Amino acid sequence: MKIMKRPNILLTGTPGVGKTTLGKELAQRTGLVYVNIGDLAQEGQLFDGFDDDYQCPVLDEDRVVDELEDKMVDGGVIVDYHGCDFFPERWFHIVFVLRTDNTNLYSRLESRGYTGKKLQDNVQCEIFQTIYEEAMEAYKEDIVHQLPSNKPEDLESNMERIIEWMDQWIKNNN
Ligand code: DAT
Repeated sequence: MKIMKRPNILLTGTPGVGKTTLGKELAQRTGLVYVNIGDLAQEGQLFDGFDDDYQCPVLDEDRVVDELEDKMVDGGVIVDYHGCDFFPERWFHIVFVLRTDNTNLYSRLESRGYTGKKLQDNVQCEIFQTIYEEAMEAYKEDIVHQLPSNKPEDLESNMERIIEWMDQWIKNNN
């Protein structure tokens, strides 16, 4: 029996926009595998150096890519990360950039314990739509979509939209 092909989905955007919330829920609803790049790096200690400005370890992007390659070739993976330009372009069938209004994001990051420069830089990252532009550079523009992520109803409608897209993709590719 041939195994059904399933798409790989990238969820990206500024920290705090709701990637993890959406990704985990989506995995539960679809049976796709959820991979949080931060957690993966932590577990495998896939780091290369330390960032003194942000007081955090620096991701070893090459080792992250090597670690995930086999899984991505199989398909059916949801990847969650606040960056997107170091993954192989061929990995993803669709890219969603989650977007949150500034004031909303500010309070989410503040309650996560972010302060000072780290808080300001992340809110600025969202204001300047840095990740959206990064995604538009790294992938074909027609597979990059923005999703509003401000309120619980957004979570629900984003989920429905992605599931609808996925069902169609599976029909077209099997
Ligand atoms: P990320 O993984 O992008 O860093 P998260 O999933 O941890 O973000 O969410 C950050 C916070 O925002 C968390 O407290 C849950 C909340 N949140 C996520 N999606 C939301 C939505 N659609 N409406 C309201 N709050 C949301």
